[in-house]
Formats: sequence, C-alpha cells, structure tokens
Amino acid sequence: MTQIDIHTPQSSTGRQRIVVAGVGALGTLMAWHCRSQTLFTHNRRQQTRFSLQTSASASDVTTTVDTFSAKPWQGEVVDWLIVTTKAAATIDILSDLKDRLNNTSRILLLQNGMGQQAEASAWLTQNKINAELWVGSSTEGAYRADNGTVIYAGKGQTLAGRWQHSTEDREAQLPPAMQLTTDIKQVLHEKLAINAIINPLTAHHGCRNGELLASEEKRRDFKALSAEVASLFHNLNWKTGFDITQQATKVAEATAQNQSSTLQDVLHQRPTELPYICGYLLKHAQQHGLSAPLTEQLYQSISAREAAW
Ligand code: KPL
Repeated sequence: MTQIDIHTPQSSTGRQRIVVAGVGALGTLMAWHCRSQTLFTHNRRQQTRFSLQTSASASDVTTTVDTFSAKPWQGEVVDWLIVTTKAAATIDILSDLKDRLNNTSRILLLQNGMGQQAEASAWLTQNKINAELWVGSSTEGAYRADNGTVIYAGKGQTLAGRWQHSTEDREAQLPPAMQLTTDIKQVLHEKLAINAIINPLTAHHGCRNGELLASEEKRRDFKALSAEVASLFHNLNWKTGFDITQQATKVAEATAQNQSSTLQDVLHQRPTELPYICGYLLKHAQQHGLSAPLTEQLYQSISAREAAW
C-alpha cells in the first residue's frame, strides 16, 4: 500500500482551518493534534475548552495534561471537517451542518465501521454538495477516564484517503498527524476484520481485549470467529495485507488492557457500532449467498440486549 506525506499549505499563514465534529476520546485527540491550526469544533454541549492527558495512564504519578481551546464552528470557510461521531450519527450530523458544507473543502469521516461512507457519499451527491469526501482510519489509542479526562494511551497511526478517485485529484495538505493512503478501502477492510472479531466477542464475554486469549473457552471462540471472518473476506475478495487470525491475535495482545469500544458501549448502555461492523459484514455475506453463523449469533444476541435497555 502506498503511503505518502504531502504538505502544501493552503492558507497564506500556512495554517489550516479545521473543524472537529464530535469530541469523544478520538475527537478530542484529533483536536489536540490540530491545536496549532485554526481550530473549530462542533459538538452538542458547545464545549470549547479541552484537556488531554498525554502520559500513558490515568494513574501515572507524573501526568502531563495539555489544555487547549477551540471556537464553536459558525460556518466559517474551512479546509477540513473531521467527523469523529459514531458511524450511526453520520447522516444526522451532515444534515445538521448542511448549510455550512458548501464552505467546506473536504469532509473526513474518521470512525469505526463501514457502510456510513457510502451513505455519506450518496447523501452529498443527492444534496448537491461539492465538498470532497475523505475517509480515515486510526490506530491511535485514547479513552475517557472516569473523571472525564481524555487519556492519550497509545501512539498509533491515522491514515486518510479519498473515498473516490478522479483524474482531477489535486494535492491536498492533510490535517496534522495523518498520512495519505491511496487505498483507504483496504485500510477500512483491515480494520473491519479486526473489529468484527474483537468487538463482538469482548462485548459477549464482558472482558478486556487481552482476556480473549486467556482462557480455553474464549480462545476457542476467538479462533472460530477469526476463521469465519477470514473465510468471508476470502470469498468476498476483500484483500488484507495480513493473515486475519494472526493479526487479530496481535491486536488483542497489544491492546490487552483495553475495553473495546463495543464493550464500553454495552457497559454504558449506549447503542453499539455493531450494525456498521457485523451488520455490514452480514449484509455483504447475504448478497453473495454466504453464511456467517457465529457473526450472526453474536450480532443478534448483543442487539437483543441493546433493545432491552
Ligand atoms: O478498534 C478497537 C475498538 O475497540 O473499537 C480495537 C482495535 C478492538 C481496540 O480496542
């Protein structure tokens, strides 16, 4: 996969004008990376002051907390609108911001899951909005601690690329701390494969990522679901640059102490992103006459729990 860093300042100050919409843990981290640009945010609570703890854990003795601010976006002309909300909220947020999108050069969706990108692309066309759609995927680790502080727990990589390519693609300066990929769909598929294994299993067992490998029973489930996801990817001809079972094992080990985003949603009784992970996979499996019984069973049982909240 090609990854190139491109830097062509667009404004006379060399600073980009960036809006971060959605200020959960990842959104706050992205805003922090963009704090030296002209930064705006859009969030329901109208929050304008943010703090991010850059040391590894909430309990570190020597903690470093960076505080920074961002203006609420009133529709000023911007280079980037970075959307970090849950996948399910994408069309709602674009609709809320519809009047401002013609002042926006590029929209970057930086979320878990798949399906929302194609929905957003169709919505932009339908609404005759010319902003260019970009999509990103991040392995940066951030979470909100019980006291509300966002902790930057693990340095990762954020890749971004155009959703659709054309012969007229011009060079673009990416937001800070992002790298260009020319094949964002493969990157999204790779993330989807890992999320389709770790997320439903951790929610089902109510365990941290690393615990999936710690007992005989969970290891068996992990292996069986990994094999099912790998077989689906093979039959759907979705390429990954790694062996799916090996990579899922590596990620579970590397993020052993994490509560997956789906487990956190379940624990807080929030809607999960599984419709954009398992649901997306099942939809494509069905369209190709493929079955995925383990994915289906996990998806149904977690959805039934969600429906009872
Ligand atoms: O992306 C994740 C998530 O929790 O959504 C993983 C990779 C599973 C890390 O926790």
